[in-house]
Amino acid sequence: MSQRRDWTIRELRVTPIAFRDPPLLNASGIHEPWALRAIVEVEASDGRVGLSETYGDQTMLDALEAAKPLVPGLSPFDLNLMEQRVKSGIKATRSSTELELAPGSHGAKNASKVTSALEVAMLDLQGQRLNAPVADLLGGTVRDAVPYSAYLFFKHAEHVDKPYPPDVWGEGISPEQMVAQARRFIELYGFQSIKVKGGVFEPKHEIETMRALRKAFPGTPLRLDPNANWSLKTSIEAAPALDELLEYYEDPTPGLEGMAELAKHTKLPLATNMVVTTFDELKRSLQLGSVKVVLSDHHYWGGLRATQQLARICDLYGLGISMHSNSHLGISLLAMTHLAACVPNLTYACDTHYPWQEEEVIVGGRVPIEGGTVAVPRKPGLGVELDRKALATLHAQYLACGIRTRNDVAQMRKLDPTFSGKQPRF
Ligand code: GKR
Ligand code: MG
Repeated sequence: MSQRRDWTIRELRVTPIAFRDPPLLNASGIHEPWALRAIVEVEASDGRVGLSETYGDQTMLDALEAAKPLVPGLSPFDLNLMEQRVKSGIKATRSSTELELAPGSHGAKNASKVTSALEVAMLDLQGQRLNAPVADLLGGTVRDAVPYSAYLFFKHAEHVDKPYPPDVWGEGISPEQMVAQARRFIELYGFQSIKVKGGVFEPKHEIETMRALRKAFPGTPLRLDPNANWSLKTSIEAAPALDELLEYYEDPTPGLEGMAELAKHTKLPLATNMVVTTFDELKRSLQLGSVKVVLSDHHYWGGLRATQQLARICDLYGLGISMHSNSHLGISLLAMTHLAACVPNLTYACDTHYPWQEEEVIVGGRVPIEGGTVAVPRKPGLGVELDRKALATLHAQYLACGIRTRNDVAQMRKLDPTFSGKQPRF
């Protein structure tokens, strides 16, 4: 039990929020008009409040609710005790959706998701108390700014429900429109690598899009992520064309075994945020010789320190590491940035959905992305403060929007009632 009784956690507060999200297409369907997150506040006995941001799906809210009695009385330094309590107190549950692309709804990872949400907020508290940025608590930075990639999506110009005016990005379907989307990303944010969310159209169309991007941006690293919506046969057939175009081939086909077989037919390293999402899966992947790049995500890998451990294992076995994302706001972006700044072997620019979002929940508004990078905050803790007015607005949006679990399949069915969402589709 902790000896640091002079500084303890008083309360865990969780506020679900919803923010506008564009009609982005993916293997499962299309994004709903509102993305869900939860803002986690851990209040200490001296009145300081540590923050984190995590999934806002009902599964996650239930798990966080169950965690509320587990933390009062712990010191904000008691990360290991917290993890132990969460491991025994938070059970895996049935997922509220089978949507593979929505880790927020996956009940199997409840304990690691809750651990992560609490760990980030407790590290924020520690940093505030010690007057040190979270990155310093993780061992210090090896870079002052973290590179992110332009995250292109095929997209519609407007949501089918028309809940608010169309976004400024317009339609993104043809290769020309996707080149224009990339150009806008680069002009606005200076990104130096480009990822395309694939698995949406016939592979031929997506490969043509990659060719158009290669022509428009010679020398810029490119990636394509069909989210396991291509069969093994399709993925093997696409490999020779993509070998010439990509820096890595992300989750084209389902399963560790499928990816291991594909690895024999491509010159590219295979990357994943789908088949290696736990340490057990990593072990199995290494045995099979499956993926060569792990796209980590502290939100479901068990936190910032667990991701550092993952990075060390990747280093040991010669695997690359970078970061996956889902729709998120600035608290997540800054937690990702503190972490990525402390991972020496972060070999690729990280993913972020951040430019697709317009709203914010932190004082000062949107976090700047310049030269394709986010600067590591030098303020104590995460370096963010909650904008209470913005929090109230985004919470009111959550209450009004009616969405409680992300469901891109159901949203797609509003456009195409015959859409099955069955994968792999191509
Ligand atoms: O936001 O539609 C999306 C993505 O497809 C996301 O859900 C994935 O989890 O970005 C993710 C990925 O790289 O697979
Ligand atoms: Mg991916």
